[in-house]
Amino acid sequence: MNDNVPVVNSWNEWDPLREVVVGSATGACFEPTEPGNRPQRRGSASGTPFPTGPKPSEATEKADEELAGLAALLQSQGVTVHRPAPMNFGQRLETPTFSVENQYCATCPRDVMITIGNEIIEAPMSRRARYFEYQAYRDIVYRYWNADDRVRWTTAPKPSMSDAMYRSDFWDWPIEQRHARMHSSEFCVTQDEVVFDAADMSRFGRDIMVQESMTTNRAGIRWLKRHLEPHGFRIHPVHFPLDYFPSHIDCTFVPLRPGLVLTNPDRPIESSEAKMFLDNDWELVDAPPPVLSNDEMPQYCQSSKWLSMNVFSISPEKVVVEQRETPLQDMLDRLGFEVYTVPFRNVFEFGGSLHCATWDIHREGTREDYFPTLTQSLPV
Ligand code: ABU
Repeated sequence: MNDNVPVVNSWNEWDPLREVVVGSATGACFEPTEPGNRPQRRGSASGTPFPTGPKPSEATEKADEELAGLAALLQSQGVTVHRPAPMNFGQRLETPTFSVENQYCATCPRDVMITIGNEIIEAPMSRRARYFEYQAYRDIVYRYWNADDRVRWTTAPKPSMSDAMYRSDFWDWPIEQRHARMHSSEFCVTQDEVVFDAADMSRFGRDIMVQESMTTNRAGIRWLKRHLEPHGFRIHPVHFPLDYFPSHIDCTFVPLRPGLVLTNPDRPIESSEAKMFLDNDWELVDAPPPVLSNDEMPQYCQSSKWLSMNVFSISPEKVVVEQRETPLQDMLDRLGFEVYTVPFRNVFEFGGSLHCATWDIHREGTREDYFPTLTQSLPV
């Protein structure tokens, strides 16, 4: 590694990857029902109660095998791979403002951890069961922080997660009300406290897109703006109005290299927000239909069929895609990418696919301005 570059260094989603964390399914529990989440079974079992407590070892072992396969592929590409520390996710939480029967897992570091240049930020998170998830990554953070004085480390303010932080009736809104309210971006969290998941951000060098969603509110975006803009970043709130249950941007708007974003045809970006891309000659290319329908997704998976486009970039030329997503593999091949594949469907029920299950800490490269026509950031 080049000594002139801090050990933590990642400015976008595509530069050549050198160091990464790959999540783990070990010890995972079913996500509990709570004000910020109402998990549902899929397919023929839909409507029957969602399980609680630890996931069966057969499920965690299959997922861990696929996660190990991803780690091995990245290592074969010369990437250093770290794994989260084990945690007791079965432990009940009781804080002064909330309690929850069990926690979740450390399969998706992307949701809680983000590297912005030479800084690591721990997101506050939006769900009670994920309040302490950052702890699985603290050993890794300390190693980087101790190794290099240039590494910045920030933990965003933890919200109370009290009942008052949520709209308790959100999950019962009829579809017409959901449609009416989504244009004002009202979801299950209120605007009273700072809330964001790291996976609602997408890094484009100097510019960072942040999706307003069920897991990130406007106060969270304001916090990111105030924290990052003095350091030369521009924060852009982005919206995908046809997504009624938005959570995490990486199945919706996925940059693959300078000038190219993979987009979700069911969830177009708000047209005023597309402008900065089009004005700067970015191409927005719709992903092909996923191989599985929403009903065919694994029964405990809470993500959409668009996990198909949750790809992970090794470099601007190399991308990892789920093994059975052949239409997307073919499309990326036609776009000039070297496509690598790994099986990953057994990981889906643990919160995501390839991008979700990773947290890049070091990519080659520096902060670039990919939107030269911008003179100022958009207002929140
Ligand atoms: N955690 C990513 C899920 C996003 C989606 O279901 O579309």
